[in-house]
Amino acid sequence: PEAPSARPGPTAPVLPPCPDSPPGLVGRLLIEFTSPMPLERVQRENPGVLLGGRYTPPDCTPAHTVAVIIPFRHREHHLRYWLHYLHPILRRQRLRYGIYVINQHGEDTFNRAKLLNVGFLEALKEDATYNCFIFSDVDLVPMDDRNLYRCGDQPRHFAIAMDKFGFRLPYAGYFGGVSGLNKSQFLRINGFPNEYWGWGGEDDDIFNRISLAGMKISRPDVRIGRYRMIKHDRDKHNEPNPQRFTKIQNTKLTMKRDGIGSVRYQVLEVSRQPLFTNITVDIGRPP
Ligand code: UD2
Ligand code: MN
Repeated sequence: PEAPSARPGPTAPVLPPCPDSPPGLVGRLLIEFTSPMPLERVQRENPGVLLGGRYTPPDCTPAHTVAVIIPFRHREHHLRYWLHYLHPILRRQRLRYGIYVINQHGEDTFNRAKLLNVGFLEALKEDATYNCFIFSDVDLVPMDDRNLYRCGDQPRHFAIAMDKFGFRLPYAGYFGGVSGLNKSQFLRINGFPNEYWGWGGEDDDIFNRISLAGMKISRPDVRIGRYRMIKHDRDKHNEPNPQRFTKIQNTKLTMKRDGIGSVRYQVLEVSRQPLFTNITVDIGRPP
């Protein structure tokens, strides 16, 4: 007898669209970072996640295809907590998604926003159907799964109430931590700046770009947009950037020439791990 064909034919069942409000959410979550989190355990907990940290709901056709982009260097212990908490949340949110860890090669000054630009381009090379890009610090875990990791008609700021800021927005124009833009929103602002080396300012520059492009930030309810940040000291080679105060005054002039259209880098390795795709990249060093 002939083996049943796995190819989708006219008789293959078409899955119904995933509901706009995912039914399996649990709401407020208990998040803690005390007990160690072995990667083997996180892998065991997430058997449905495919190589490279890809996931597609088995029971419905998702409305959102999301690339989660994480700027990274030397934070393996944070990444294990992040994967442990986020995979189940994203699964419950019924997204099609992939996790991309953009690992800065070498020990030169860190550049978060440039890594995020790399993540946008490299995720699209992996899968041209990504239409939503969520940029997340490796040390930020949402405390409520109703904070939906998806894009909308305006750029989205997710991490609005962090424990380290007393669960409040630190200032009205704050756009740090976790944010999301769809492809056309991202391209409309020429992506993110490549010229912020070291800590600080790049998130304010992104906020400026969004405002200058005539868009408005969308945010969840303050009771839902709560986050825990894993406590940490300032990393080596990510000292506060002394140029940040003057640079954020000049976004209007710099955003046209500095952004996704001008980013230069070299991918050194793409490695598909069970729970994420690691992309190690040489992004150069400050001039
Ligand atoms: C704040 C913002 C962050 C960014 C930063 C200024 C919050 C919660 N986050 O983070 O979005 O605007 O200020 O640049 O307010 N990283 C590494 N290795 C390093 C250095 C940084 O992986 O050596 C990554 C990692 O994903 C980290 C992120 O960059 O979470 C931001 O760096 P941070 O956590 O040291 O800075 P923080 O907490 O002040
Ligand atoms: Mn942090």
